[in-house]
Amino acid sequence: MKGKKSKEPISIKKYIPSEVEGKWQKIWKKERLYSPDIRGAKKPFYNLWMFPYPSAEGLHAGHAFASTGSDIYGRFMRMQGKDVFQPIGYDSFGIHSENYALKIKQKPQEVVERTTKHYEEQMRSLGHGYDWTRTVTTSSPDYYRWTQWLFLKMWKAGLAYKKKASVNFCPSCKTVLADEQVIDGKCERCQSIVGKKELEQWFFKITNYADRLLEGLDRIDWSKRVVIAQRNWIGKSEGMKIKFRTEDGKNLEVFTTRPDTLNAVTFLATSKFYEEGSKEKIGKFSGNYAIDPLSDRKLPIWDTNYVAPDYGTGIIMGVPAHDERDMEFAKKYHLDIVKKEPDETLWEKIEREGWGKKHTNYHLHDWLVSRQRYWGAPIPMIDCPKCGWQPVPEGDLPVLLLNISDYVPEGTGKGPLANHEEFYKVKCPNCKGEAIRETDVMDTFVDSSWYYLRYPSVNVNSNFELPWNPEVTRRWLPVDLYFGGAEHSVLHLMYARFVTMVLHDLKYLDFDEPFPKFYAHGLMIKDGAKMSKSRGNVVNPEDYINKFGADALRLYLAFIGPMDASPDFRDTGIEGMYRFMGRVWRLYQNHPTTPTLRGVGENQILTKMHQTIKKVTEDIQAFRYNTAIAAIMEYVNLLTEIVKSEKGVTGSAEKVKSLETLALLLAPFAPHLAEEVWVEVLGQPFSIHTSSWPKYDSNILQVDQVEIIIQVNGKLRGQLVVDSEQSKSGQVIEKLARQDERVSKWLEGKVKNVIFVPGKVINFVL
Ligand code: ANZ
Ligand code: ZN
Repeated sequence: MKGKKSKEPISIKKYIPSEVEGKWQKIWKKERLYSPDIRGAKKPFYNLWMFPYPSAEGLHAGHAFASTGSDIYGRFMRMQGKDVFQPIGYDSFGIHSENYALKIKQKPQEVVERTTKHYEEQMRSLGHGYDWTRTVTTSSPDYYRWTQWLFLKMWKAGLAYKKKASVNFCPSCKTVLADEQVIDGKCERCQSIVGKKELEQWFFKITNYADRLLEGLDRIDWSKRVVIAQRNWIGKSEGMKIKFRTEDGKNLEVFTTRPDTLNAVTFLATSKFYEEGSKEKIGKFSGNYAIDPLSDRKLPIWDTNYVAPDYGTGIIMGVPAHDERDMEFAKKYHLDIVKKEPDETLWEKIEREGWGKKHTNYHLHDWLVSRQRYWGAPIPMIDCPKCGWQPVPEGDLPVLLLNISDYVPEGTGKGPLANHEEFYKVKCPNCKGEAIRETDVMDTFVDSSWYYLRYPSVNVNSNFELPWNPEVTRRWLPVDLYFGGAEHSVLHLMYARFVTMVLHDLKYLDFDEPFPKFYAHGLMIKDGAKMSKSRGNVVNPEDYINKFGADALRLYLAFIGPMDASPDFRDTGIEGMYRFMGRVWRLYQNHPTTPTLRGVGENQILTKMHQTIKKVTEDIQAFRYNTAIAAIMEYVNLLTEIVKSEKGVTGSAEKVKSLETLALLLAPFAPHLAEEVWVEVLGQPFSIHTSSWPKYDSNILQVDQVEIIIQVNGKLRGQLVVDSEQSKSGQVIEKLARQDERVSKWLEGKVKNVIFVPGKVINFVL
């Protein structure tokens, strides 16, 4: 045909992502491809990603990065023959969504309804294999009735209590915060400097579980940095509390982890001038002395800024000879320094003489769960003037959150519900007299502390006595792989472990670790900085899906770095991925008519194919998606070259096999493209996502070997057998040749020149 420029067959179709992706998403939904048989699955695999806060209008690319990472693994396991359950939902109650609602001056109810819809659309368009028939929304009454149920269980087990304490208070969010929500002295949500207030608050006794939480860390397979963070947060220190008599006849108690250094104590220090984060140590002599029980020496008592009031006893014994901080302080104020070797026998002596007692101190404090806010699950407790605190009877749950329009927090120490008599004026469940309902609500981290227990039982006939179906729970839990951000190390991940342990001890669950395997993904950045609205560098995944399709975006997100790194998002990278997909597509479009692989190409491809299967399999298992994709790219390059070189005959079995394998390897990363070529081009039965993952044959893995001749002054002195990759590098070959004994003895003289012909010969000229 005249004027036709392209050499490609006329039949070639253009790849239009929006058509292909929309089509398969519909079919997957209709076929319920991602909804496993919850009651009957034989090989259950619970693949969980931390559910998002709907705290903006839509998802950002960081969500897309993390959720894609989780989805790739789920798809891989499905192709391993597992019944994969991959649920999704919304952590929609609490300060995150509420702060957003306050900011845009809309009711949280309306905001959450709108944003969760949009999140769902976006997540569907990414093509993730979620079971959309079982979702949870923590702000809906059929969920939070069970959050309230959990509170009642804590109360009945003696693990919930209300007490007055000096607690963290965010002046901007106008509520108290848990210790875990204060990061470097700032509010986790709004970054305001957090102050202290004396307030009466509800706590969960997580400290009862400090040792269990520590021990469990040895039994679970978690990202290292998260295990370390939990260990440090729990902060177990074994030591002693030692009593010192003062000259004016009082007793002071110190906490020390080094009673063996009591023989070198020279002063005591209090926390009177404590300042968080102070750099320079400052102190003032109180005028008072304590007596060293060991030697009757007089020890000056100093009021200082470097002893924390809420750790240990808030008083320390100063041992400059063995403690750097004490040394710094002693030097500054010219205090005595006694140099004595530590004495291990003092541990025993101190106890024997009655000066002190062994004491284990923890950094972990009880979990503060009440919030003076509107958007949360009401705490199901009633304060009766006659009977004291009474739990709401289980049958009366949920305590519905009143729909009000004055939901803005006032910062009075009480939440907005405290302005509503119709909410708090109730009868005591015990004596039926007038009583007052608690008007604080629960922190969002209570909602998320148990959601993974709920998912499999959503829409399973419930007996209304438990938040889950016990049989279903036995089949699916604990979670097989939990995937999420490391920023939740000591928040959600600690709380969820605690709650699971409590429910286990109360005989509701037969396991006590919810997430035996947890993988912490990295944080995506843009232009070198964390994505945030204020920086104006938030990437909306929709823009890219519309332009290049979900598969290109998924491939790109998985390719930009190892999953636990902090990859930088770049537009040009996605364009590159889009072009790569075009190359893959053309490979299949050429499939029926182009020449194929006989002779050299056939062997080369077979080896490469098995190598690629091995590499991709191992890399996915280790979350190295980037190098898995790189291996697939190499394989595609080779296939493209062979196809171009027009060797062999049409439609050989090997060729088809090599293209089938390519589709299977691509399926976790580019699920739409893979399904399209699998079904429409290769004519394989639907669906590629339930087909078996390819296996490699280790006999075919050997790389091509090449022989290199080694010459000295042009004379043959040896040869090297190396793989073809190595045979191209002069540096590598020279090094190997010099190490060869047969050659090295000829190289005593000065080598003037080295001539290297890649893949063939190396010649040393003396
Ligand atoms: C004497 C001593 C000698 C100490 C020595 C250490 C080394 P961890 O491991 O973090 O628990 N300490 C006790 N209470 C403190 C407080 N409220 N604020 C600041 N420091 C405090 O640390 C326990 C050690 O930290 C204790 O043991 C005490 O100093 C100090 F060679 O006592 B030590
Ligand atoms: Zn705040």
